[in-house]
Amino acid sequence: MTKETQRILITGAAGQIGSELARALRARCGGANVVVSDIFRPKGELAEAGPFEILDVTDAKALADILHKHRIDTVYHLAALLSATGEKNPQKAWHINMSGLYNVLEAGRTLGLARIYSPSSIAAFGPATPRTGTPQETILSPTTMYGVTKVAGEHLCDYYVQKYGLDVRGCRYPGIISHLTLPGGGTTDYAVAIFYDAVRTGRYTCFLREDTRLPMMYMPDCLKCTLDLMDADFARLKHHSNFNVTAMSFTAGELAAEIRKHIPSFEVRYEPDFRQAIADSWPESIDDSAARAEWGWRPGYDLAAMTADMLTALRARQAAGRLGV
Ligand code: VAH
Repeated sequence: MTKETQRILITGAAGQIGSELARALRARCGGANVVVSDIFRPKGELAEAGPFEILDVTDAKALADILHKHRIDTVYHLAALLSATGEKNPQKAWHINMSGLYNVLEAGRTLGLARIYSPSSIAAFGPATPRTGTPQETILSPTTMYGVTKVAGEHLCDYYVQKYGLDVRGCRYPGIISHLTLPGGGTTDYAVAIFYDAVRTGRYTCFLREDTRLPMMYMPDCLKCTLDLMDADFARLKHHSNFNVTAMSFTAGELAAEIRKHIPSFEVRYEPDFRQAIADSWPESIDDSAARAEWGWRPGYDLAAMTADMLTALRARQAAGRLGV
C-alpha cells in the first residue's frame, strides 16, 4: 500500500486537527482517496474537495457501511469530546470517546484495516505524574473523563496490537495551536483564542492563570508528527498508540509577551475558571525522546516562529474581512 493507493477515512474531520489533516492527506494521496466524516456537514472546502460522509462513530453499522462503500484501508480516528466539554458531560464523553474507538478497532479486526491512527493526549497524565520532563513510561492517573478515556484508549489500542496484530499508532498530543479551524472544548484553547482577540481588539481575558505552563505544538508540527509516525516502519516501533510528543512549553504570560513583540499595546487579564484545575493536573513539559529515537520525531516551530506565523495569517484574514469565519 503506497501513499498514492491508500484509501483513507478521517473521523471528526471538521475539528481543529481533522480539518487540516484532511487538507494534508488530500494533497498527499489525492482528494478522491480521502473520505472526511463528521456528525455534521461543515461549510467550505472540507466537504467539497473530496468525498464527505455524515458519521456518528458510536454507530458501528454506519461506520462499517462507509468503510465498505469507500473501500477504506486506513482510518485516522479523531472524533472525540475534549477535556473541558467532557467535564460538562462525562457520561457522553465516555460514550463517544470509548464506543467510537472500540467501533474503529473492531472494524479494523473484522474488516482487516491496514492501519489506524488514534491520538492520545497529555490529558492521560494526572497530578501524580512528574510534571517536568514527563517521561514516556510514567504514572497515568488523570482527573478528567477525557483523560480517563485517553488512558483506556491507549490500553485498548495496544491490546488490539498485541492480541490481533492490528497496526494502530498514536501520539499523546500537547495543546495544538492553529489558525484554520477553531478548536472546540479544550483547556488549551486559550492559546488559540488569544491570537484572535489580539488581532481583533488588542485585549484578551484568559481563563487560565498567567503562570500556567503547558506543553504546546503548532499545527504544522502536529501534522508532521502524525504523518511521520504513520509512515514509520511498524516493526521498529516499541510503543504504538501513546508516543509523547511536544514542540515547546510556555506560560500564558510568556505567550502574551511574545504577542506583545508584534502588538506592543496588547493587554491580557487573567480570570481562571474551571479549566484551571484541569490545566494544573497536566504536565508542564514533556520528554519525547522515545518518539525521537523510534521514528525520528523533530519539531520545527518554537514560540517565536509560531507567534509570527499565526499573527501573519490572522492579520491577512482580517484584511480580507474573513477573521470572523
Ligand atoms: C484539550 N486540546 O485541551 C485538548 C488537548 C492537551 C489537551 O487534548 O482538551
